[in-house]
Amino acid sequence: MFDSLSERLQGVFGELRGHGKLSEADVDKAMREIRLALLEADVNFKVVRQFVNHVKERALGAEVMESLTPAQQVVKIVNEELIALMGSGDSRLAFSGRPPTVILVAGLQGSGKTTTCAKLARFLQKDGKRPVLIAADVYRPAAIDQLVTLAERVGAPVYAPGAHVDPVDIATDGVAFAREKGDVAIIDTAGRLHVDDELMEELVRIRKAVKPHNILLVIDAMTGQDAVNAAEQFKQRVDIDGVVLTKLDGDARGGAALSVRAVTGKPIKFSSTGEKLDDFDAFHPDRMASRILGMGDVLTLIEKAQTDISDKEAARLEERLRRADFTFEDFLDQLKQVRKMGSLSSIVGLLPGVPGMKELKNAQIDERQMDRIEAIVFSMTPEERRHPDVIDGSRRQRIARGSGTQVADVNRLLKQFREMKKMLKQMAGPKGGLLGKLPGFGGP
Ligand SMILES: Nc1nc2c(ncn2[C@@H]2O[C@H](COP(=O)(O)OP(=O)(O)OP(=O)(O)O)[C@@H](O)[C@H]2O)c(=O)[nH]1
Ligand SMILES: [Mg+2]
Repeated sequence: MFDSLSERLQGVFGELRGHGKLSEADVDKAMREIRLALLEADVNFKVVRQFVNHVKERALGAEVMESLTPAQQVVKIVNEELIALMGSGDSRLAFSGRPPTVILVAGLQGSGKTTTCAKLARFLQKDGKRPVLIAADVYRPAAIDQLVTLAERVGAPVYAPGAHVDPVDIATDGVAFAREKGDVAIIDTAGRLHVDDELMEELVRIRKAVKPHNILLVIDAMTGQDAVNAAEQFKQRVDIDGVVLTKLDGDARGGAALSVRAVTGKPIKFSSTGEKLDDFDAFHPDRMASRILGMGDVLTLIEKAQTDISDKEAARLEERLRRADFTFEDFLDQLKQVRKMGSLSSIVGLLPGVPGMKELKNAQIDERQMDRIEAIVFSMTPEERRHPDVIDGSRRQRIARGSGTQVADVNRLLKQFREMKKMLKQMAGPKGGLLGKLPGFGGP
């Protein structure tokens, strides 16, 4: 995601790092490079101009913090301006006091509307909501089936009377259906290749009929400025409350993500990073900024893990940490949690420093390493798992034999375990505890 932009920006910062104090010429040169990097990333040229001006003004201004080097100042400023660009402000959905909350999902053909409806349903389910899906795209023959199948997968009720019914009636009756079956109505609509009158009129008719609390526009990040232009037109003709950015996983440039908020004034509310139903999350400008800058995205990682770990488990763990008797049994539990969260390599990609570290990413963190660790722990007796301190030399040999590993592997794990325990104790809490769960990858 945004690899080329990240690389270029890191290059700019790398050059600045060599300088003790920044002259105006240094700043000018850096700004020229940032400007080029953003233009190459397909960011709207007006947005680029404004962005660079802001950064430059601040970089040359009185704003100097003693504790930072000049290069770090620039990174800080760029980070803050990126966050502002992608939009501070509220990106949450509006929920109605009188359910169902109605969400109308619109967008061009193939932008990802239908999959977004299903992903959003799952997202809301995790939040304790009961979403209902409504199939109001009656133009593309397979569209209804697609939504029905996805609804089954997420386990959400679906209202799909068929292709012969007027979309406005489907939406209206669907909202009534949602009142019975749940508390959020998500309406999937038809797409068109281009913004055209028919599409816009239909959306306006649906809007008038069901008065949605949220109109979400789905745009395909890979289409860059075309997506931004479409968003501007949707905003003018249908009015939208926010944007869902899809296919960020395939977007090497970042132009849509960095321009759409500034051009339309509408926040990005959600982003989608893959075809799987869980590749979807609330959009956080701050995390996206730090990711673009190559600072990793620890917060997303933590949040991702948190929804996957039951509160009870987290509370139990926290309690154990407080008593400082974290054992290898807890460690095994945590390994399981890490696996539940998805492949280790995808998680490692979120850690600070890692996005910039090509070699590490390419080396693909070895999932077999986790098997090995598990085998070692399995070869310990219950006593050893609870009190690792008793594991002396001969026990290490036995464990290594039992798990088909080397004594050195066992030693390494014991050492990592000790370090992890120390770190977990410092963080003490389900939130901070997460990073420590990644054996050996607890930091950059
Ligand atoms: N890689 C990737 N693919 C995505 C993402 N979101 C959607 N897709 C894929 O994009 C294609 C189109 O998605 P749909 O949800 O059918 O798009 P749509 O806007 O409903 O399309 P129409 O109903 O034909 O207008 C599907 O193959 C999806 O799996 C994403 O974030 N990443
Ligand atoms: Mg669709």
